[in-house]
Amino acid sequence: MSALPAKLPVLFDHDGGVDDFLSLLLLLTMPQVELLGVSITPADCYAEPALETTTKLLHLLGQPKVPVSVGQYHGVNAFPSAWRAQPRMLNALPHLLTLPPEADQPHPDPRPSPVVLAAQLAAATQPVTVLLTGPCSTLVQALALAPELASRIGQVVWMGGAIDVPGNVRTYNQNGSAEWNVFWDPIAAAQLLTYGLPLVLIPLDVTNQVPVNLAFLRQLAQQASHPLSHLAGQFWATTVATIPTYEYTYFMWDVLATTYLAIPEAFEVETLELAIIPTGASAGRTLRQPGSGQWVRVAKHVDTAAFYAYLLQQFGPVGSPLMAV
Ligand code: AGV
Ligand code: CA
Repeated sequence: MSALPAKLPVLFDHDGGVDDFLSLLLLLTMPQVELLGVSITPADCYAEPALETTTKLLHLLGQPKVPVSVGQYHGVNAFPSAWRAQPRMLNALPHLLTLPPEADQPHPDPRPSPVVLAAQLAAATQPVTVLLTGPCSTLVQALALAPELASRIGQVVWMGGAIDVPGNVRTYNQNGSAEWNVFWDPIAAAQLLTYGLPLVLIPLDVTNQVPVNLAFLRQLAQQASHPLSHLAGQFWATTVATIPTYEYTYFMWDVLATTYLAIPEAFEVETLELAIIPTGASAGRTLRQPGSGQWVRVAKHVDTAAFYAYLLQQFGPVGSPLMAV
């Protein structure tokens, strides 16, 4: 008698952007994933509406019992308020307004998210995958509480950084070399590398390959009889007129990082020695630094056809039956 293959235990820390929520939806469609917990970093979002959306999506996809926690730490370099406010509109979409009343009652763990994350790692019986689609502060703070918990982590997959391409921060105190998730808390990011964790970065180098494009949205729309495709299409539609501050194009940043959990073979990954600049005009810059001893696996290329096909399948026939319409 052969045992069923064990599920991949995942802890997901996101920061409430539209693509963070698309990532949550995608994760909830993955049959091989067991979602142990979700934490919200109040970075590219305001915590309250992000908690509301998170709770609603967990209900909508039939996993209302997944524990949710919220971070109380606010990073060194705040995101533009226009970006933080934008995802609030998701809570006004028809699918998120017609859920049963209990889906409107978030019950977050009252403890700060690093405490919850540390407890979840301590309770884990197999190596855990930690997926980060916002800044890495929650994980770094959890490991500061209990450094020995690093051994419970099977891999960290982090959407962050810009290695051989320009960053996406355009503001007064940064020279354009940093990616936002790193820049929000560059000190935590520099700290993360010192832990020697099995870290896979999904930086702008690879996410630049996947802007939100109408050809893909058209394909998704053609299968809108699958309710999850309809919903995901509405989420993405809110991003095409990205509020014109600093950056005009919305990419599938976090969705790409999430996809790495399911189809890593679609990615070309290089193992590099990196450093992260913690302060100054280059704060948040991720750069190659031979001799740093901080080895990180960095995705440099993705098979975009495989990526789009995976999304169409998960938001179509695979995920849609899970959805409480
Ligand atoms: O730098 C990419 C990260 C991703 O985690 N975020 C958005 C994604 O969730 C910050 C960001 C960069 N440009 C943005 C961002 C934009 N134009 N709007 C909102 N957030
Ligand atoms: Ca994000």
